[in-house]
Amino acid sequence: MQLFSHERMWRSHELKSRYDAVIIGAGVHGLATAYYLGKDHGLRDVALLEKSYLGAGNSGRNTAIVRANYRTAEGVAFYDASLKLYEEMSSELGWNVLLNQCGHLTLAHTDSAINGLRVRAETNRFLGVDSRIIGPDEIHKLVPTLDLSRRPRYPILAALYHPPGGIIRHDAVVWGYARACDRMGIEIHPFTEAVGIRMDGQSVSGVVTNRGEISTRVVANCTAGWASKVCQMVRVPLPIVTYPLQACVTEPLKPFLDKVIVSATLHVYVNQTDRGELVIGAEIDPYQSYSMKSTLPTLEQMATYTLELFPQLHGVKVLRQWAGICDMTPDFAPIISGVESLKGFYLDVGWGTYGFKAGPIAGRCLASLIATGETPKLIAPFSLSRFRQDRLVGEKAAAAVSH
Ligand code: PYC
Repeated sequence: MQLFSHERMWRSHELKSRYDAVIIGAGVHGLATAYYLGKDHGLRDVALLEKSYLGAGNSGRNTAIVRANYRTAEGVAFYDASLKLYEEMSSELGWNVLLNQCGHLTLAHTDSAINGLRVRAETNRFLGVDSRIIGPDEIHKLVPTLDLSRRPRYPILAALYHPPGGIIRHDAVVWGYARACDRMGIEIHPFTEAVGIRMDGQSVSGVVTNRGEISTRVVANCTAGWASKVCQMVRVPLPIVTYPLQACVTEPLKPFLDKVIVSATLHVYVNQTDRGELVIGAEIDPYQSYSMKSTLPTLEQMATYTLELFPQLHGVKVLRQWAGICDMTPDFAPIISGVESLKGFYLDVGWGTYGFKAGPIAGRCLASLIATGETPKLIAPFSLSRFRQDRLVGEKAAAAVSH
């Protein structure tokens, strides 16, 4: 009897000299785009290029939170569609991505925060997303470990409760998509860096990599952190600024918290994994950088604010701290579109701190745009041209922490 399977999740390939499509960035966005190109449109002569190992970028550096309780109608519809794809993912991929829809609470510590959350609750409910304002009694029932006294500098007054929000195993999502892509014959190339993009007049014609050159008529930039750098290769400027965002995990504790807790006022968000570790995230660093180093001031901030919410965690040890790199747009909404000046070049970038939640639907919509030439309704608001046309989609108020 065979007890263990040693089947590879994805195979290694020589890089071919030509593909129908090349995707730069094999995180959740690039993988989802390739997956849906193959699954929905039968396009499988696709190469996914990843400059490091799979999940080395923001797909493995986020705090694994999923939710749909955004601020704008465009954002709510989009992230809700993504959450629905996450709900089906384990059975669709035949691979457990350990989605835990434990519920998500965004705390309000001021009257103006309550007003902001009320607008979100109304928009969410209007669009069929389960989300409502609750007071301290209900918060206490849901999260008995939270300090609801008047002791903290900013006592908790209310919360936006979003029951379908929760957490997922982000590495399982990456591996599940990679395995599914591999099974369709889509090639995954880790440690393969795009160093240049070839153009033939107003069209893309190829990608130069550290492993050789590829000719192709379709290139999708699905990178996070390096979106502007990749776009510089084709002289397409992006309205993006890039900041590190740090997080940490503590030593494992007994079950203590079974909701995601977010406080924009305290610049912190906390959840407990099924291994018992607390995952704690901060606001973005105060300066632009491509550094993935974590810093002591941010760790001190995360610890201070977490103890405002959960003073009983005093003395708990931190095991790891890390940073991801966030490409922030002016309106905190993404850019998913083609580029008018360059045929065959596509963007799925500018995710700021929202990228992981959106991976499945962004990939599905981008695949549809690439395969059919038609822009799916869900991504129509997120074109690059919106910045020129003054059609911003203001999603800053839905940020987990005030950036
Ligand atoms: O928007 O939920 C969020 C989030 C959590 C961490 C970074 N962004």
